[in-house]
Amino acid sequence: MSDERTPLWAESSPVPGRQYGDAAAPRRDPAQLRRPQLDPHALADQVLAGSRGGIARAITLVESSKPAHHAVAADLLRILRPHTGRAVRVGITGVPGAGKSTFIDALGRRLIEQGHRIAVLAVDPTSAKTGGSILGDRTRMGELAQSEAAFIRPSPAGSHLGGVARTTRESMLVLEAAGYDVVLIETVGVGQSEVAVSGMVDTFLLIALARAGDQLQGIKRGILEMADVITVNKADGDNEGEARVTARELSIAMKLITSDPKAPRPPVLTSSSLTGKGLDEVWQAIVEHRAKLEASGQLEARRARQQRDWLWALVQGELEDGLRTSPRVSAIRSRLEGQVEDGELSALEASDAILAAFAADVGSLWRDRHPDDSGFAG
Ligand SMILES: Nc1nc2c(ncn2[C@@H]2O[C@H](COP(=O)(O)OP(=O)(O)OP(=O)(O)O)[C@@H](O)[C@H]2O)c(=O)[nH]1
Ligand SMILES: [Mg+2]
Repeated sequence: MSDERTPLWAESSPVPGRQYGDAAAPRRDPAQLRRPQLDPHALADQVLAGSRGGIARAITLVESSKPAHHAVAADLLRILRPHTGRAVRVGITGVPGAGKSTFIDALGRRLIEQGHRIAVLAVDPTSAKTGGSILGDRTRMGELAQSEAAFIRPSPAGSHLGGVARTTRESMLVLEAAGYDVVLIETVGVGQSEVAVSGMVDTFLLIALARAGDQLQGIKRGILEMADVITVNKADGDNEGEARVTARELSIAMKLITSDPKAPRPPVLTSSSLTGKGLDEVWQAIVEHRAKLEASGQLEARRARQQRDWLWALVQGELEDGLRTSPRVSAIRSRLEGQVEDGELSALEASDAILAAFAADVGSLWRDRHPDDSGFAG
């Protein structure tokens, strides 16, 4: 391409007038009008320079489900890749109302005082339906949101967890490239989204609540198993003593839960975002967990494993999406379902027919997504 100018869309100056006033009208290229060129190199430069507008546009691009954006986003991420991976990646989970957002706000502000730059992301597939978390987080992280050293991005409005997980992971890479050295990912304490988040972070923090007698308080065993650090939150006022008791009990319970007796048990602490007490200790535990991983070479292994798992999660997600949108499959789906219900066709025969129809569509689905690509070679 010979055009070296910054594309118009990249310079969204709020000042109208001058920049258009004296310029000759651009030559109207109908193709350009229909689909303005997204230049991944220009966008990457803006991200690397830390431009908030550039970062926001880059994240919007990776969140886009438009087939034309897919290839540009892949180019952008390839350019940014050498600049990623240096952040401390922390997942934060806990039942609704446990105080995750308030904790992130309080911790984030402390870390910024220490010179860190904080990226906050969320994996909450339910937020697309309710809009609840987005509104809630904007207000609960109000103070952090004011800071120039923080970038908060609510959970994208994805239809399914796989999509939300993909865009969150890619947004994390964009933010790392932009120089954010701590990435905090909030998620809801319900199960599947924890698995997705643990597949992208170094350390997983569980925020629990004091409520003696109801120890595991609806926290799923699988989530306890994933936790690298646990804090019993809202340890303030009348709650403080009870929080300590709960922490002790949880610590004992973790002995029974950890499947590998030699695996290090997660430290169980107490904290309050209101008073700030215990926040430094929780951060210290996170840093220590990560330092241990790094020293033993496990951090590299963990990230490598995450990448490999991610590869297959992507393939599976794409296959599912492709199957859902395949015209040939849609054309025969209800007829085959009916025949299987009536016993005219076995499930196996119908599945063969669906796969055959899907296979016939795969080539054209691929060409839609990669219009410039003549073959499968990368
Ligand atoms: N006493 C006390 N209250 C807190 C503390 N942290 C949060 N809260 C309160 O608990 C409520 C829920 O806090 P959030 O931070 O929104 O909790 P969350 O876990 O992010 O909630 P969801 O995003 O809805 O799952 C709010 O009313 C907070 O003011 C704390 O340390 N002490
Ligand atoms: Mg929240």
